[in-house]
Amino acid sequence: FLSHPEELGVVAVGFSGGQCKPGVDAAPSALIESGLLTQLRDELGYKLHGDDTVHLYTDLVPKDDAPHRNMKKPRAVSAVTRRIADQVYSHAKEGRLVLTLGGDHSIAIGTIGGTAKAIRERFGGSREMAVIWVDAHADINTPETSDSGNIHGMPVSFLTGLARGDDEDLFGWLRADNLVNLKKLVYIGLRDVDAAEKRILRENGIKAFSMFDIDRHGIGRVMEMALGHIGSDTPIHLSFDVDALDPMWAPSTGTPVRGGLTLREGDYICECVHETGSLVAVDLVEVNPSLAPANDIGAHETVRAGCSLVRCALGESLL
Ligand code: 4U7
Ligand code: MN
Ligand code: MN
Ligand code: MN
Repeated sequence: FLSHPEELGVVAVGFSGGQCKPGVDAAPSALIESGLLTQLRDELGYKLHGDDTVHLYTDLVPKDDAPHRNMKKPRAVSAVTRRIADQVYSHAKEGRLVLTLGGDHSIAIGTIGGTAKAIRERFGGSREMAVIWVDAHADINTPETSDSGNIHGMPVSFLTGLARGDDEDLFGWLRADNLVNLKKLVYIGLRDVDAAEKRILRENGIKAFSMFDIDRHGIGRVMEMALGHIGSDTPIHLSFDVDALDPMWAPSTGTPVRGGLTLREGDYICECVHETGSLVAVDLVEVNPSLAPANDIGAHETVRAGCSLVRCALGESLL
């Protein structure tokens, strides 16, 4: 699905407004400083397209941003994700693979909104894009079901049309061509799903592989089933929340949950998605270098894990 598979559009998103903990905005710099983009260029042979800056989007953040329908900082998140959607769209429309370094997971409203639109334009809607959402959480609360009001727990509901914006400035900018079919969504790694989210998953028959499924079948079989559900010949957007990994490998993240994936299982998921040849975009989100429990070895380890996941998704092979 890529006209230039060796060309990589990079969007570095230093945004943390989808949740309350500062520091996740520093992740793109930390990932880049640890050599990620250099490795992608020199070792994996990608030609990088990007504007060589970490976007902070400060000009888009309004002074007055009172909660709306229980959402915290709704206008900021709406405006920033709208801009991200444009950035990702412009790479994807050229037939480039797109890598977005977050940022909290609210930014996926922009990344997926952008690729979904580009894929519809390039292939005429006949090939609907699939999303593989790797996360401890389902991120499918609607503003009404969310207890926290944090928008990083809601992106999937907006992207699938389960939640709708009212005003242009409050996610009303999302159009039908930005959305993803609920049947083309697959979760992997779930272990902390709110009661209302469980109901949404059940009522809509959404395909989800929890840690229970991974323990029962093994990651190899789970990836076969996940990719089987999507079907071949379908473009794939991989949205990887680093908190899918166990805190042993990724402690520096805003909402860690014990009992997660090993780093090797995370890498394997990324390798399998790469192997399909259908990958059109990757997000790596929720790395927060300032949350380093006990010491800052944790931050370094989390950044290193994030780099490994991205390299695997982009085709680093073991042999
Ligand atoms: B992340 C939560 F209540 N479900 O809505 C919520 F448990 O992007 C967590 O996956 C959301 O890190 C986590 O706030 C969002 C909570
Ligand atoms: Mn999560
Ligand atoms: Mn998430
Ligand atoms: Mn999190």
